Amino acid sequence: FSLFSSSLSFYLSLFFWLLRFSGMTAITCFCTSDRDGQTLHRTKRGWMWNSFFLLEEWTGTGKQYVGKLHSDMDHEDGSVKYVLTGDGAGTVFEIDENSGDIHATRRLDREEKALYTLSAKAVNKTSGQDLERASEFIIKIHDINDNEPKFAKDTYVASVSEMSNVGAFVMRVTATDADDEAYGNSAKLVYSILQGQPYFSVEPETGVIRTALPNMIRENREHYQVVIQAKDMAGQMGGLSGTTTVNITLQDVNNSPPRFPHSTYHISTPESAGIGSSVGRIKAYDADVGENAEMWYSILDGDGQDVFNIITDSTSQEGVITVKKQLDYESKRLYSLRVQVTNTHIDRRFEQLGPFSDTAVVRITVTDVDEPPVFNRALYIFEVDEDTPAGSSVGTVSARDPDTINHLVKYTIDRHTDLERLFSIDSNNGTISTLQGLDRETSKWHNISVLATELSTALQTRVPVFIKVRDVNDNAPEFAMYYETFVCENVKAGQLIQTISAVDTDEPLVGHKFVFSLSTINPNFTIFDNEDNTARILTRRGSFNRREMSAYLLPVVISDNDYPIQSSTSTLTVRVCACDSRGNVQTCSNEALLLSAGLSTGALVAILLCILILLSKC
Ligand SMILES: *[C@@H]1O[C@H](CO)[C@@H](O)[C@H](O)[C@H]1NC(C)=O
Ligand SMILES: *[C@@H]1O[C@H](CO)[C@@H](O)[C@H](O)[C@H]1NC(C)=O
Ligand SMILES: *[C@@H]1O[C@H](CO)[C@@H](O)[C@H](O)[C@H]1NC(C)=O
Ligand SMILES: *[C@@H]1O[C@H](CO)[C@@H](O)[C@H](O)[C@H]1NC(C)=O
Ligand SMILES: CC(=O)N[C@H]1CO[C@H](CO)[C@@H](O)[C@@H]1O
Repeated sequence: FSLFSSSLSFYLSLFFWLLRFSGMTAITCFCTSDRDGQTLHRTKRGWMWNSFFLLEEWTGTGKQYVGKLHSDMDHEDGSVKYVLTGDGAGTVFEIDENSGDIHATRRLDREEKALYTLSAKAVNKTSGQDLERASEFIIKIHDINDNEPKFAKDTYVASVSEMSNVGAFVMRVTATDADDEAYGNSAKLVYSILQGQPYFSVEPETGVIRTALPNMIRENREHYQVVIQAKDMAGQMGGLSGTTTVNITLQDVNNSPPRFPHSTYHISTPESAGIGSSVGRIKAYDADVGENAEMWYSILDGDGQDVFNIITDSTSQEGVITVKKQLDYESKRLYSLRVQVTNTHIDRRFEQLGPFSDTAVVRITVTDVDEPPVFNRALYIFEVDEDTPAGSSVGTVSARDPDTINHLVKYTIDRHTDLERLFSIDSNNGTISTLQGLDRETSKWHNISVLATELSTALQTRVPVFIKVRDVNDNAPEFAMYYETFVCENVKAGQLIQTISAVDTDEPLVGHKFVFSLSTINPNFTIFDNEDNTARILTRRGSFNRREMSAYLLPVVISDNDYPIQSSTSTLTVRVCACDSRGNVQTCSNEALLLSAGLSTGALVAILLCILILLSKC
């Protein structure tokens, strides 16, 4: 039992390869010619199994011949039948039951299925008995180079620092080939660069892309498109190939210093520019990008370095010149600054390329602004005596135009702050005078506003004027309260009947000092000044009689000791009452009560009438 294989694998594949690339498809004759090729060894059992080999991707007409089964029992008299089972039996592979010839029914692809395991036996047609035991054999599909290398992506993206050394790693690209790596060179790949020279190179075996030129500068060219080819058959002619594109970007390094495009800048600012406000911007340029183009500005020197600042606008990378000290056109009109710009992130590797900074001169011209008048004081406090006559001077305010053209200034009082029209101002010399007498007891302060106006420009400034009304002793002291007192009929001489005190609406600096006295010598009562702004009223004699005199009216003179002395006479009413031995009041005269109540005559008459009516009814 023997098996004729069509496989002379090496020669076959070589042959097939040649055929394929010479465009020939005469595989049929080739296979047929090999029919009487190798005869496999014979065994005792009659079967000798080995593998059949079959080339994939057969393009011939008709069915591809695989091989032939033959049993020693078969005497070629038509009594033996060959039967095939297993992978693809009857579909992919079919056997001629009489001759034992095996054919493939269609094209086979190794990359789809490389190995078929089948089983064959020889059967006695007459008796239906197996002549040979069924036994396995395999059909191996031989690779041909029918797959080209493939990259995972059409385009790769990579970057490498500009100015890298030659040979700097960029990235590795690898392709895969579906052909059999173990067999021939169908899957042996070699990489080459089709586009991107002389800037980049690729290692043929690994696919590692490296830089190939020194000093590649991003500022000159940033983007490169490199095409890499992978070719099988170890790169030999006739191999299949695939390509990919690698977009390579040079990454910026800080190899460019900032530069001022001008050596001198001219800036003009009005003198009124506020402290902290910007008067102008300057900008240096840097060929780098991002962080490598970041810079900061500083003032090196110049007569304006105490008057101006420079700050860095981190968004626009501009130097902003701001006012540090109030400008004044009248005192200085031109300043100069030497300004430096420096990269924020300096790369030590490139320092030898030169300084990563630059300087420029900024000239700042201060322009005149018509300024409003300026008072010589921020506020004025004047004092005036309350009894000064109308027309008296209170004080003088003064303002001047700070501009070089010294405009004339006029003064007015803001009438909203002096609604009572108590004051006037001399519009030429700023002297404030009273229009009326002032009363401190009505208002201690008159806080007004004075306006200074430049005649030609109408620019105006306002200043507060506080006018304090100084006290003058123009009020007399008087009783602090209404006193109602009495004296007992049985009183002794020297008895205290009332302590009195006084008040005064004036406000002397040293405090009040009241003096108490009786207006005339009185035989009935005396007064004793306690010298603490109170006084005691004492009896001078004993034994008062309410029937003889129901009440005494005692005029008390109270004076202050300010200048001019003010005094008043207040009357104290002392009723005479009947008391018990311990001095407790028992009865007092009604008339005295009424008197002491200090009622009006009308009321008094009414009350008297009532009393009369009451009496007449009794
Ligand atoms: C087949 O079987 C028949 C009947 O049993 C027998 O006569 C014949 O010799 C057999 N043929 C082979 C090749 O063994
Ligand atoms: C690669 O570069 C080309 C040309 O600049 C561009 O059109 C393409 O979009 C880039 N591809 C990728 C993936 O960045
Ligand atoms: C201001 O002018 C008035 C007359 O208009 C004069 O009486 C006054 O003394 C002047 N005051 C001063 C401070 O010159
Ligand atoms: C006026 O100013 C003085 C001092 O500042 C203050 O004490 C007083 O209360 C003010 N008077 C009025 C009416 O504003
Ligand atoms: C000044 C004064 O009031 N004197 C009186 C003192 O008392 C006698 C007796 O009551 C009166 O007659 C006085 O007029």
